[in-house]
Amino acid sequence: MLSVSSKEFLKLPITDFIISADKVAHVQLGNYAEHALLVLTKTGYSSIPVLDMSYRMHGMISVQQITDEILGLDRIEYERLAEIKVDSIMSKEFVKIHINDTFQKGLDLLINHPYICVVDDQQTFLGILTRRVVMKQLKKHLYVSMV
Ligand code: 2BA
Repeated sequence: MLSVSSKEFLKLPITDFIISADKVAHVQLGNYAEHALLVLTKTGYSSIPVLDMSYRMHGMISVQQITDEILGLDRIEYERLAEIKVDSIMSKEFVKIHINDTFQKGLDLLINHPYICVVDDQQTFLGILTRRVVMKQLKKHLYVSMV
């Protein structure tokens, strides 16, 4: 059972738990798949946000979407990486959360998504809320409520 203090904790805004935009690996609208694959491979993340020059969120791009796109009948067509823009293969439907939303809302969304993009009233990208950060916070509060 969660203690009362933990219930209060669930009502806290996510503000203190996000990874800020400047630390989030991302690509820009108009970038080629080759660049996106480079960023994804170098950082080790399986999916990253696609932003525009004003830091507005437009989608998410994953290694799988890129490899699916260049999969030919009997070989991987690497040469196409320099022709395909991320805009045409990224997922345009994604879940986002407002910076003032609660930890509880983040927790609910993270059941089905490894990370959630955080936006403000102007829909500007502020960072991400990840499963790892949320799990770490939950673990802390569970242990506190057990003693
Ligand atoms: P994935 O890339 O599928 O990573 C799944 C989990 O594997 C991560 O969970 C983390 O625990 C670990 N991991 C993967 N690559 C890592 C790395 N380079 N350094 C440290 N740990 C790594 P979470 O940390 O909860 O992240 C969930 C998802 O959020 C990641 O899924 C990735 O898509 C995204 N993500 C996390 N941090 C990011 C960042 N700084 N920039 C861009 N995307 C990020």
